[in-house]
Amino acid sequence: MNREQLSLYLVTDSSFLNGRDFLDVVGAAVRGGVTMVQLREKDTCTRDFVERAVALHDFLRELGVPLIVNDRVDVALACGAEGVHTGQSDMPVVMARALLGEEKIIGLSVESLEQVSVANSLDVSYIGVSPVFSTPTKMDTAPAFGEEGLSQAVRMSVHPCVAIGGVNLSNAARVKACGVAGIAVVSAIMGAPDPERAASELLKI
Ligand code: TZP
Ligand code: MG
Repeated sequence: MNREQLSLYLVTDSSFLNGRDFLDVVGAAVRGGVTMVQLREKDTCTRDFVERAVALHDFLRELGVPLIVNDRVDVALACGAEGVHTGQSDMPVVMARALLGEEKIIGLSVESLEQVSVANSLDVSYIGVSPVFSTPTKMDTAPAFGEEGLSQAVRMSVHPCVAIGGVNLSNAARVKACGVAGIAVVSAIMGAPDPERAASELLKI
């Protein structure tokens, strides 16, 4: 993985589709310039999750965009995804790395500066600093880092940092100024009436 691939990281959430087709929305986002996609399905059974992961991976491979699977190392392996994104209560990074091998991308969510420090000794490809701002998309988060906390996390981390949580067009420039490798968004793209345009405007920043 190179750092540029983290620039504009789309995290999917089907609840924002509003009747639109999943691959149409992701495809528009990729045309707009999304550099990485994470499949995040919280309310889906394993069978449907795997089916969607396989279809999305086929789709993204053609477009040259890496697929990261949220939470599930088994699903990432099953669909041949480029990596997995783990949280603090998911499979430990050492085990995920042992199962996935050296080449795969492993992301880890960190919710405090202490967790940033712990992540420094882990074999992860990037950390997701979560949440930067409080967001209605995910209510069960730790307290928000804010811009000051995000800057501190970036300074402390030996890994590239991706900012997630409440990032949108109105604050992306300030978030970028904190020194992150990229921003990860759900609603700013999935919830936009024109996901292609939303992605290209974010990418410009
Ligand atoms: N993890 C931390 S905040 C969040 C996730 C998945 C949701 C971010 O959604 P949005 O709409 O970009 O604020
Ligand atoms: Mg998780």
